[in-house]
Amino acid sequence: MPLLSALRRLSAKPTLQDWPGLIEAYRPWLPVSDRTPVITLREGATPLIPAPAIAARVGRGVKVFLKYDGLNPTGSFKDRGMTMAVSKAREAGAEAVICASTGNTSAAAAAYAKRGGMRAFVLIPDGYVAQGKLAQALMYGAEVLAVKGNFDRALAIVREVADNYPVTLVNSLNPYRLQGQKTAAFEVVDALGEAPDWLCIPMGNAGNISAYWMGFQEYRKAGHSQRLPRMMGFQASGSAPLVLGHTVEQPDTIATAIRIGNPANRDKALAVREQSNGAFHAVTDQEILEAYKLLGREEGVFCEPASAASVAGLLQQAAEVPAGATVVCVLTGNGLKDPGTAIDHSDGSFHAGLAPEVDVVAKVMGF
Ligand code: AN7
Repeated sequence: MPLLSALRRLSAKPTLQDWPGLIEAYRPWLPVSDRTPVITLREGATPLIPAPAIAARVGRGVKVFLKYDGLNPTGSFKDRGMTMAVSKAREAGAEAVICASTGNTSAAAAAYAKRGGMRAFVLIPDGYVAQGKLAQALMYGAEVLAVKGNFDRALAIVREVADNYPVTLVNSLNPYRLQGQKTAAFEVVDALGEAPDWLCIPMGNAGNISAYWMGFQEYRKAGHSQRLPRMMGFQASGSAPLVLGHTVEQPDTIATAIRIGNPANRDKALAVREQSNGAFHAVTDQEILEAYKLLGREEGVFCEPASAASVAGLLQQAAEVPAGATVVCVLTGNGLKDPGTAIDHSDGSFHAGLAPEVDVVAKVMGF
C-alpha cells in the first residue's frame, strides 16, 4: 500500500519505526551494495542530550551535549560497527565470527551474528567483564571462551585463529567496523547543524575515535559542516598507553571496558590527534567515578564507567575549552551493563530491612 503509507507519512508525526537502521539511513556513505544482506536491529539514531549541569561546571557559556550511544540495541556503540561487519561477513559467505572483547564487542557480535544465522565465538578476559555484558553474550547464544589473560592477549589469540580457521574477525581491525561507527559523527553533525568544537571520547583500542574522525572529515568534504572538531581522547590512568606513548603490560582500571594496554588502532589514533589538533589525557579511576555519579545524579543519564571517562576528561580539561564552545561527550555504553560497579559506588541512599509499616517508612523519610 505505497499510497496509504505515503499519506500516513504526510499526516502523522515521525515515529521511531521510520528509522531503518544506520546502513539504510546512510547507505551512500557505506561500502554496501544490492548484494549485501543487511543484518540490522535498527541501531543508530541515538539522542544527543543537552547536559546543563556539566556545562555549568565548565562555565564561560560552554554548551555540552551527550551522545548517548548506550541506547543502541545491545546497549553500546559497538552495534554501529557490528551491523556493518556482520552484514559484510554474511555477504562473503561466512558461517562464524570471532572477537576478543572486554565485553561490549562480545555482546554486539553475538547479537548480530546470531541474527544473521552465524556462530559467534567470543574470547574474554576471565573475571574482568561486567556482568550485564556476560549475560548478553550468553543470552544471544555466543560461545564464550574466558581466557586467563587480559584483553591484549585475547586479541592476539583471535587474530591468529582468524588467520588459520574459517572464522571472520569482527574486532575493530575489521575495516567494516569503523565504517559503521563513523555514522555516529554524521548523526552529531545532523543534530547540531555543524561539527562541535570539541569531541570528548574514551579510548581503549581507539577504533571509535578513528571512526568519528573519518565521519567528521567525510561530512565536511561533502559540505555538511564547515569545520572539524578537536578530537579529545581520554584513557584511564592505569591503562593509558596512548597517553604514555608505550604499551602497558598490566593495564588496570575500574572501567573494565577500556582495560586495554596495547591498542589495536594505535597509529590511526596518533594520526587523529595530530590532524585534528587534538589531545589525549589520562583520567584517574576517582575522576571517572565522580563523572559517572554526576551524570546519574544531575543529568539523569546512566552510563557505564568507561563512558564517563569522556565527561571526566572534559571536567579535567575545562579551563582549556574556549568560551562559548560546543562540546560533545560520547557516552559509549549503557549503565546497566555494569550493575556491580553502580551498586558498589553509588551515593544513593538505601535503607534495608524496614518493617512494612507506614510510620516506619515515614520516619525514615524524615517526617
Ligand atoms: C563502553 O568491547 O574494546 O577505543 O572489546 O566498551 O574503540 O576501543 C570496548 C571498548 C569505550 C573504547 N567505551 O572504544 C570491547 C572493547 C566502551 C567500550 C570503549 C569500549 P575503542
